[in-house]
Amino acid sequence: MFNLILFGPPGSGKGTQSEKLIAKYGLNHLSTGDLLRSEIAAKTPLGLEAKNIMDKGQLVPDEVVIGMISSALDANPTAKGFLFDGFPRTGAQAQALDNLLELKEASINVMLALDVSEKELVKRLLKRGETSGRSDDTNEHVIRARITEYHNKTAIVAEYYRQFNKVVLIKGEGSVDDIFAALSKEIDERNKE
Ligand code: B4P
Repeated sequence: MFNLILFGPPGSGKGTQSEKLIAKYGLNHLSTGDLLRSEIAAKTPLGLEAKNIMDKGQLVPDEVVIGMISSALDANPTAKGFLFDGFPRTGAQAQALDNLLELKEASINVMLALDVSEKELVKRLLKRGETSGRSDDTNEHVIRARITEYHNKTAIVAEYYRQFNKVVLIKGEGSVDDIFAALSKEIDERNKE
């Protein structure tokens, strides 16, 4: 099993690059943002609770996202690997993910961390907000709150994996294809069967 975390602040290109990476490597895409938006669209109780939190730019409680990931892992027992996009976002989520993978005698192979300036992040998310219909992308105040949550709660997740020498920093500015090539190179070096 090859398991990859695509990491970075909101708007760093995780969703964009994930689409291309799963097509190339046949990994199972697990995006907690997408899973939460599906719950919102289906108007489930979980979705209604999550929408309130996401619209403020805050993180959804750990137990909610860990439960979603646990179910998704169990639902895909024959996967050749997973691409985790937007998860883990806290130390508790990282620890829970390691425990869940250990039960499957697997682990995280690498964390690829996209590095993008705050100015560029805000610009990209406001632009996406013009067309995406995502309420958390239309308001600059909410976008900045998401970036603050990232610095306060999520950036430390990279420290967690750094102690196991699993983090590679990738320049996340430039063309989508160039960034994709840089990510692919790192995966190819580690995914030799
Ligand atoms: P997510 O859905 O994970 O979304 P995101 O961090 O805002 O970034 P995304 O990955 O979608 O955007 P991308 O960088 O691809 O999270 C949304 C919310 O859900 C969170 O705020 C939180 O409330 C909640 N949540 C999700 N996971 C959670 C968890 N684990 N724990 C708790 N809460 C959780 O792209 C952004 C834009 O940039 C796009 O428009 C794209 O076209 C553009 N772009 C990409 N690459 C570019 C490039 N190279 N050049 C120019 N533009 C580019």
